[in-house]
This record gives sequence, C-alpha cells and structure tokens, in this order.
Amino acid sequence: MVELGKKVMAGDVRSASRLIRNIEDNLPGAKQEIRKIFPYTGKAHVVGLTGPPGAGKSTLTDELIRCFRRKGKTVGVLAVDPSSPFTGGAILGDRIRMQRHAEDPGVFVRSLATRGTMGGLSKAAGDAIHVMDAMGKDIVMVETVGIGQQEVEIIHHAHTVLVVLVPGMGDEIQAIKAGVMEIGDIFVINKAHREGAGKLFKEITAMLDMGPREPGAWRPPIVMVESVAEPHEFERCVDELSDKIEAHYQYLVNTNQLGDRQRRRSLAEINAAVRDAILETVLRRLVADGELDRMVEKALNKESDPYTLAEQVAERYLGGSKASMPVAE
Ligand SMILES: Nc1nc2c(ncn2[C@@H]2O[C@H](COP(=O)(O)OP(=O)(O)O)[C@@H](O)[C@H]2O)c(=O)[nH]1
Ligand SMILES: [Mg+2]
Repeated sequence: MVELGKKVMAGDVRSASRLIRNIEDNLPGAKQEIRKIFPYTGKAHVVGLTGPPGAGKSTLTDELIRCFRRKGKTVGVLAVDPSSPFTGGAILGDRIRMQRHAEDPGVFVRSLATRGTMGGLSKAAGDAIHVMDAMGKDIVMVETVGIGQQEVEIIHHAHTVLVVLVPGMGDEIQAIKAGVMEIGDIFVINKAHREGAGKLFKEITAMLDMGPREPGAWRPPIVMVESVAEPHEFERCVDELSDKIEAHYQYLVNTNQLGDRQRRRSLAEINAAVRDAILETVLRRLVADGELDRMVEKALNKESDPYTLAEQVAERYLGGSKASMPVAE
C-alpha cells in the first residue's frame, strides 16, 4: 500500500485500479495515498456527463474516447452509478461496451458504485478523478446517472458539464431541465433522429435565452447527435461534440475562469471531507462510550426522538452552531 501513490504517478494501471477500489471501500490507507498524490493533480480536463438513464451517455463516452485518442490525448473514464449498489448491471454493460479500448494503454476505464452515505460517493468520485489525473490522463470523463442532488454534487468535480437528453421524454424533462440548466456547459440532444428532437432543441434554446448573458460569455451550445445506427453521421456529430468540449476548456482558460471551476471542485471536495471527518469522529465516540446504545433505547422507549437526540449530540460535540467546531481528535 505504501508505494501505491508513487506507482500511480508512474502510470501503473494495476496500482491505480487498486487505489480506486480502496477508495471505494473507504479504506483508511487510501486517504494517505490521496494525500500524497494530491499536490501533483489538477492537470487533467475533467468532463462530466449527466442525463437520465438510457440517454446514451456511455455510448457517447465510448465514441468520445475514440475522438480524443485520435487527437493524441490520453483518457480516463469514471462511470459513477448510484443506482445499482449490488449488481452493478449498467456498469458491467458499459465496461463490456468500452472493451474495444481495453488494449489501448492511453485509455483507463473504471466504475464506482454506491457505498455508504450520499456524500461518500461524491468524495470517492473526486478521489478517483485525482487518481486518473495523477496517472497523467489528459481528459477524465465522469458519467453519472440522473440528475438529483447527489449527481449535481458529483458533477461539481467537472470543469465542463455535458447534459445529455433524448427527445420524447415527456413531462419529466421539465423537472430534469429545471435541475440542470444552470449547470450545463454543453447540451446534447442524443438519438436526434427521433421525433421531437426539433421541439426539444427549441425548448432548450428558450431556456438558455431566458436569463441575461454578458457579452462574450459562454453560451452553451446544443449539439444534435444522430443515431449510432448511422455510424458516419454519429461519428461526425461526436467529433463536433469533442471540438465543443475542447472549445469550452479553451474558453475557461482564456477568460481566467478555470480557477473558478477548480474552486467549485475544491468546495465540493472539502464539503464531503468535512462531513466525513466530523461524522466519523462523532460516531466513533458515540459508539465507544456506549452513548449510541443509550440513544437507541431512548428512541425505542419514546423518551426522545431521533431529531432531538441528534441536536443534543451536535450541541455537545460542536458546541452549538455559532461556536467554532473542534474537529481534531
Ligand atoms: N437508437 C439508438 N439507440 C442508442 C443510441 N445511443 C445509445 N443507444 C442505446 O440506448 C441504450 C442506452 O445507452 P447507454 O449509452 O447505455 O445510455 P446511458 O444509460 O445514458 O449510459 C443502449 O441500448 C444503447 O445501445 C442512439 O443514438 N440511437
Ligand atoms: Mg451508462
């Protein structure tokens, strides 16, 4: 375990895989390794893809890998799947689909499934991105399913966010769009051969034009991607998409906004780490002194309720919301 971080930085695939597994399993040693590689990260362009299940994110990712490889870039892919904690079914399918890149040393594909708490997955994703970054991957693509709060947290690790939609999603699109219009840097209308593609285009356009936009500010492009059943058209569309992804990164660099994205990312990471550090510390103490058992008794006997008990714990350990928070052990 000691040398894992070093081997990762030398690009060793097996060490990187092991470190990501350890991160996923929340092994204490993994944190140490991340500490070591952290100073050397921050070079990769992190691209997030989000959208409803079945929108075609993995299919797009697979084709984007080809585009970026052709442009001479190395690629890491992280498929984050909060929806299948046990079977990992969707991920297995993705891995099989991306097999064609398995022989290519410039491509590294890994998946993360749900472990533990909500913040845990975002933290694990952030760390796994660091691992791929430290390996020297030029582009790290992160695929998340759906658009809930958890996904938004995960997507905050990305510099460039792709929102992948398909025509004919009905009313749910309103809810989805409400949650992602703010966060999308590029919109993809996938399976654009389907009925309703034009309508979806108009809807997204209308939403994008709703608020004021400063002159020179990035206007999220909407890229129509034809069906994979039309390989030539599909490849051409995804090529265009890869150009837009690069253009967005260039825009961030040229306008000094890359730092803002890095800051957003750091904030997401620190949020998760703080939650983790405090929860871990407090829970460990509660267990150690038998307090947790006593709390359970109180709730069972209806002497108290979980919220009151939790507030008492917060009061005791954190000294109320206005006081400074002693975190160190
Ligand atoms: N007809 C059609 N099917 C597609 C297209 N892209 C993906 N699919 C299929 O849609 C399903 C879901 O795609 P997938 O990439 O796994 O979606 P994800 O859940 O967003 O990652 C798979 O069966 C794909 O073969 C497309 O452009 N046209
Ligand atoms: Mg997928």
